[in-house]
Amino acid sequence: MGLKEDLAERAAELGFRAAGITSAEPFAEAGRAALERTREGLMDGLPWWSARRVEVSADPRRSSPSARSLVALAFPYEAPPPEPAPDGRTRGRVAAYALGPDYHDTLAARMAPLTEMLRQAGHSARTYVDHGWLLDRAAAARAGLGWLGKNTNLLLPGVGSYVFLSEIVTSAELEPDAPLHKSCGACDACLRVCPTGALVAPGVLDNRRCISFWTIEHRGPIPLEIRPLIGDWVFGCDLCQEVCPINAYPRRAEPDPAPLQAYRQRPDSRPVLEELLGLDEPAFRTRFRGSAIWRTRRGGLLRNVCVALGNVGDRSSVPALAATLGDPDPIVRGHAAWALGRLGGAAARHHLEAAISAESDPFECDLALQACGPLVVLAAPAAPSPPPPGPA
Ligand code: B12
Ligand code: SF4
Ligand code: SF4
Repeated sequence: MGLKEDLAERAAELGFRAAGITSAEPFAEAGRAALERTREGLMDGLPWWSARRVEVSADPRRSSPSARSLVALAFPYEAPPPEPAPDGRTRGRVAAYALGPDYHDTLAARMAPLTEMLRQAGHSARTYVDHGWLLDRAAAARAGLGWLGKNTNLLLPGVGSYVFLSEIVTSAELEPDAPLHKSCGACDACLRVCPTGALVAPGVLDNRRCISFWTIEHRGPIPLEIRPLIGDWVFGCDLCQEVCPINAYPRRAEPDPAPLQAYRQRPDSRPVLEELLGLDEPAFRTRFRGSAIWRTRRGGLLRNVCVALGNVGDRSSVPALAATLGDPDPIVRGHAAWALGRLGGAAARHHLEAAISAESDPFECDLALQACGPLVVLAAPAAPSPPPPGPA
């Protein structure tokens, strides 16, 4: 067997669901598309994104001049688990990719034996996972792993899109694989299901409308017009994947169950929202260190939890939200006020009125009080009239 076959065999043993080879030539078309979308503002809101990043990401030799080939890899994660039985508690939703330990660490460890094989054969080898400057989906598509779906994700035949993508850029000359000639055909289920209209055309996503952006990447207050569209998502969004028929097929047997078991460590896809609202800094750190959810920090997660509670609309959440009006983070306090305004009612109004005088920036409390509607003062019942005078 040659080096390419050895790598593929070892990748399968390490739990990768697919491995393919492409050349280190620039991703010309994908780079042009990404640059155009960036210039059109479709990637606005991400301070770490830039036209320069796209140019570098579309040309592996900009970072690794000796590069000849890319080993593109797909590592499966579990599809969203079934709904828990109703227990009367208000729950949010977490995207399936975030249910286990942070995948950046897992994938780096899984790729290490492959880079070692390349180095021992005398070649350079550099790994990329997600935050590396490389267009992961373009690399995977050109290496024949799958096709780019209308929801913009890479779909693997027989596997679907619940996979992480990563690459090894190497100086080894490896025989490239051919891209697949597959497409979504007439299906457009993902475009129709997206609650924010973020998929503005097939395969084109407007970052500023995507729930995944607002709940994971965005720092600061969430715009008022976006909040109601977020539903009960507190971290990421899977709607355009859940609806995808390619994800609905039963997956072929996994070659190695171990990596999937690793992802079962934190199966909290439907967390109880009031429990999350009760997390202080140390509790947040204990619960989410080493998880992808760490990225939002405590403030971002609690902000999202408030939005979800406001959207679910169960007035039994009023006491927990009222307690959050005293949170040390002003953005969390503001979103708790918004949620109380959405829930409305006398109790919500009472707590907002009590909080507003102490609030340094009363904007959200003011708005929430307006949303609660005018205070209805019921006329006092008329005193019973004295009995008419009559014989004693
Ligand atoms: C920025 C980013 C985001 C942003 C912006 C999304 C976006 N449009 O890019 C936000 C935060 C919204 C996001 C959300 C999600 N993300 Co994200 N994200 C990325 C990241 C870091 C860069 C993606 C990128 O290049 N964007 C640039 C824009 C302009 O690309 P684009 O519009 O999709 O165009 C690309 C393709 O369409 C293609 N293309 C376009 N035209 C043409 C034409 C031809 C001929 C060809 C060949 C290619 C081509 O080229 C372009 C550049 O790659 C990648 C990791 C990486 N380094 O690549 C992960 C990545 C894409 N994300 C991933 C995941 C899992 C998600 C979420 C599912 C998470 C979640 N559950 O909440 C959601 C899915 C939302 C969605 N429907 O896409 C995975 C996708 C895995 C897969 N199976 O495809 C990646 C690859 C991370 C990883 N390493 O596993 N993400
Ligand atoms: S992740 Fe959610 S908000 Fe983003 S495009 Fe998909 S369905 Fe729309
Ligand atoms: S839902 Fe349909 S259109 Fe969207 S990615 Fe899946 S197959 Fe393609």
